[in-house]
Amino acid sequence: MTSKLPWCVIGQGALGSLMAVHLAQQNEQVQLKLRRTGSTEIRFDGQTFRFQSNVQLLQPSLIFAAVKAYQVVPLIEELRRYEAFAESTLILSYNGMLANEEEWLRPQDWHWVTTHGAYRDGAEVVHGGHGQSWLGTMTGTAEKPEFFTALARALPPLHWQADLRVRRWQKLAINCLINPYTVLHRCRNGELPQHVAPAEWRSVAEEIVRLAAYQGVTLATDDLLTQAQQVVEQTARNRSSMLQDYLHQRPMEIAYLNGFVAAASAAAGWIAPTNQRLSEQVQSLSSMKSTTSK
Ligand code: KPL
Repeated sequence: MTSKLPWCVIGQGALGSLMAVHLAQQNEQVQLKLRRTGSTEIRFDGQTFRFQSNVQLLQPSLIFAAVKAYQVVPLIEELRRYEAFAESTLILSYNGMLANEEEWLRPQDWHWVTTHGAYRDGAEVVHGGHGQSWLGTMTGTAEKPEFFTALARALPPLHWQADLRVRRWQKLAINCLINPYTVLHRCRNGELPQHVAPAEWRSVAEEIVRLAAYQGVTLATDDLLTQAQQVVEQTARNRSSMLQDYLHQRPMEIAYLNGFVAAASAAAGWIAPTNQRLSEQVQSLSSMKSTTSK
């Protein structure tokens, strides 16, 4: 049985495109929300998939948005303007955290945390790393939704985890431990251990554990370091998303990763010096790059 509501996949990112194709392969009704209306093609695995694309949200939908952290607020501001949004389900996936997430997300909005990796090779979307995903909310009170099956069939394995807070904090930590260093040292994930002193890595994790505890989420420094180490090994050949953004002169998500940890710690009343420094170093690199490229 397919979903009652149509899917509306937002954005042209590789993960969104991958999801659109896989949902279509499950005979789900899928449209794209892009900056233009018309017909859009996505190439995947030697096949061409054609989708109707719209600028607006025209009808109540199951909205799947895998976006950059800095796109979340503008996206929600826009969605709130559509009448159909009130009756739509929103499933969001992005790296990092927003300082005031509860102002932007409705309690019923879903988070999809994934370790799948995808990238674009010209017009083709490539499923570069087969991982797994988790679906849940930040309140932990929701029941498993009907659309879970469609999402799980489209891109398995998908795990149901009513309370996704720990998983999101773990993902935040992994990205804080890997992404800024790959930019500062212009290296692939697997080369990190040559550049980062273990004591420094530990201090990034400790600062995150302290902040998470303040926000009611229990994490353990050693677990975070082990998980990050595993990701470094599993994705050794990858360039992190932040390094790719840096190399392509796109905005980086640093303010939502180490920058978030530094700012939220300061708001809570203490300093998170290592995350603060990393955030400043990456930010100064990006402003240097935009000055030198003028
Ligand atoms: O999520 C990632 C990213 O690049 O943003 C990791 C896990 C670090 C893999 O590269």
